[in-house]
Amino acid sequence: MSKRALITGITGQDGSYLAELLLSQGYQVWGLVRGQANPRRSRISRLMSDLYFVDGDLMDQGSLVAAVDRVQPDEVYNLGAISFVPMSWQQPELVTEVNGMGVLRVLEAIRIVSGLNGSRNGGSQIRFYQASSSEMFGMVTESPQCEKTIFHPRSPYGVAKAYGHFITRNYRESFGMYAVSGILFNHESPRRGAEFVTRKISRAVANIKLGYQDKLALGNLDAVRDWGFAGDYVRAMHLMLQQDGPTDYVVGTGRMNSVRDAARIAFEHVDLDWRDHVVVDPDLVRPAEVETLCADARRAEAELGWTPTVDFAGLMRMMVDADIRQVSREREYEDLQVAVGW
Ligand code: NAP
Ligand code: G4F
Repeated sequence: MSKRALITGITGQDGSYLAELLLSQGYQVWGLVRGQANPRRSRISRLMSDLYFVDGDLMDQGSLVAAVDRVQPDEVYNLGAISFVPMSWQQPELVTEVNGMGVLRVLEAIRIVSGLNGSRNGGSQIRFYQASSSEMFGMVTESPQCEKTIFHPRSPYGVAKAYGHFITRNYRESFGMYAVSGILFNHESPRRGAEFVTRKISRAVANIKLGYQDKLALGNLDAVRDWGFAGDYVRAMHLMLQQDGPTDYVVGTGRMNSVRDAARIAFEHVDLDWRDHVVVDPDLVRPAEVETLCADARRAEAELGWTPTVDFAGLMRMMVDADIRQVSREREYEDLQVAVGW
């Protein structure tokens, strides 16, 4: 019988790649979706006929218990979150509820459906993956960062993710659950949300190249990240749930690039000079910045056999090419609307 997976956050970037990977491996894939006629299903529209859906929200414990009970999954991937860091200064309580307490609620749903309690901690058949983040390292105490590096989160987002990380470990230790966290560094793709810096750059480059835009406003150009391709990172998530025992892993490329590098590579790809177009907007600088991140992913490589396949320049070029195609299509459609008088 095929394995069943339940993915929270299936409409997001990672959820869409993970759903594709699991379907290709013969899984029955269920997505937890929220809201009436969820508008963001476009990332998974090609997969709709192969997927199963169950309603639920990380803010609602009862809906999660009902979802786990209905799906009876072998594996649960908790990818759902408010993932844009600046939002966490604007709505810190909401982000803490979804990104922190939401993890506890999924773990509780698994515990309740599995019939585990304090005196019966024999584990659950359901394996659990938590989407932890390199944002937890924040103001880094060493470089590169590995599984043992101390956390110093710099945003309410990072603090909530640290709670999710520790409560996952606590349920593993308290109830014998196979519950693990992947501490993933930044990963991007043509499906990345338009608010994140790599996609903001690739989309602007496409618009500028095609003559629809002239300037691109960015914040801190000196910020350094370890950026990889999302399609590679979902392989690591899956591998983490296939091991003999549960352990947390850092996943990243071990390469550092700045926001300035990202802009330079993207503009160069279409024969433009980034300095002619990029302007710095101080309003985009964060109240507390994570200046630099770099992964030491040797455990993932040694134990999972995981390595990335796309380098940073290749990733930026892939995103620019995809956005040139997308912007062209959007503009053609707009022109058609004008032509027929819609
Ligand atoms: P994303 O594209 O922003 O997707 C977030 C997903 O969370 C969406 O499907 C969204 O659903 C769902 N969600 C939001 N609030 C929810 C709620 N209250 N209940 C249920 N679902 C909710 O994020 P991503 O880049 O795929 O990242 C996936 C996970 O990895 C996130 O937890 C993120 O924090 C973490 N992470 C990401 C990176 C990265 O570089 N991408 C690195 C480290 C960790 P709707 O469509 O309904 O809004
Ligand atoms: O692309 P970003 O918004 O990603 P950030 O904040 O690193 O968070 C992403 O990665 C985390 C893993 O480390 C995830 F947990 C999280 O969910 C998310 O996926 O910003 C990257 C850097 C920051 O230092 C930011 O200050 O780019 C800098 N930046 C400079 N100008 C900008 C801009 N970021 C954005 N979004 N927009 C700008 O105009």
